[in-house]
Amino acid sequence: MWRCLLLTGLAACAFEPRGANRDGGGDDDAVAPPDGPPSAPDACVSVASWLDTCALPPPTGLLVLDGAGTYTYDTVAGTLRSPADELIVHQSLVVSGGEGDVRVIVATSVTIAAGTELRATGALPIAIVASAAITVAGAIDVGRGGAGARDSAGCGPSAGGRGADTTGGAGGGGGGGGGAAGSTGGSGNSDGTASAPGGGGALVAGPPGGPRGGCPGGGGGSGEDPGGAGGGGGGAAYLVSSTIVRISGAVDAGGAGGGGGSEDGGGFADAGGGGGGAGGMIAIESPVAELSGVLAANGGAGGEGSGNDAAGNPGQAGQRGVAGAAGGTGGSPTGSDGAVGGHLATPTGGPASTAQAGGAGGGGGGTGFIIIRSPAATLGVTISPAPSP
Ligand SMILES: [Ca+2]
Ligand SMILES: [Ca+2]
Repeated sequence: MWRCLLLTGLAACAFEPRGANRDGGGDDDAVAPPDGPPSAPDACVSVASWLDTCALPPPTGLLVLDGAGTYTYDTVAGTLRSPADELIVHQSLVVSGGEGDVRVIVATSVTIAAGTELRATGALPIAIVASAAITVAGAIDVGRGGAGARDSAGCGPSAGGRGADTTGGAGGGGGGGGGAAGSTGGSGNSDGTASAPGGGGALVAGPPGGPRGGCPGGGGGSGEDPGGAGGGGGGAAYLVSSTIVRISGAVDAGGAGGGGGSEDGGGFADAGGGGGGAGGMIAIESPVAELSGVLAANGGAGGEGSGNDAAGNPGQAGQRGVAGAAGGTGGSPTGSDGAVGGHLATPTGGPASTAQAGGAGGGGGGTGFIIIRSPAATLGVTISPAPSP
């Protein structure tokens, strides 16, 4: 278990919940307070619901990321690199997190300064566990296929479906589903006969029981050229502190936008746009949480279909705000526009537009999950979707 740390003369026991009896320093020869109930020596209660903080190694120091630019983290390799690509020594390990393995960074406190981003990728979700404050004035980014985003095989029915192939105007891919279902892709015109769209990914009923990323959108159907790729889902970030989590910057777990239907330079193309990826997950657990910044797990938008010798444009990624990602538009005179990505006001994403003569637009990805477990949380207005109860 984590032992107590001496901080400016105060005995601060790592990961003891507030109000727990402290043994005056955690040494084996310490005595219980005379007015407290007898307690087992070294009794430890995990301060995280989804992983056992008592089983984590002692924190070995502060982690301060304050260089301008983007630090990168690979959750499989456990490597942290500076904006100048230098390896940064830190402490991390892989533990079970309720829905599978999670990469956990362990430190006394973690600071991400304004002007600094931490971009995490890799198959495992990322968790940051600190015995003191976690402060994010810059940004943590697990969006667009970031850390813990799942593939279509792992998502099953929550992955968006692929649009039908037809050279007269292929169907758009469906958006990925998360906390909300993704929207269905559009139907291609197929020169007078509607083609089948990809279905939207299914809703995940209730929040998962651990950090888990979002699901991808489906690909657009192929016309005379290939359809656009589905957007990747958002990843998962889990922030746990024994004291306080402060976010004045941003945490982004948005889905990627679907690709536009392609065009190879000759013929009509008529390919469908890809569906947007679903938002992933942001989870925060701390006695105090000051969340004045942006928490966003929005869906990506659908891509535009191609047609009339022009490629469709991709949809936007899930936005760092409450607005919906805009569907791909303006690239092809006959390709249909992609659907808006899921966001606070419309968690499922909007409908793909009415079919024109070319390829159809992709559906929007659904929103993911925002989970805040704190008895003293102050929330800002830029949180999308609404936190799960
Ligand atoms: Ca056509
Ligand atoms: Ca072509």
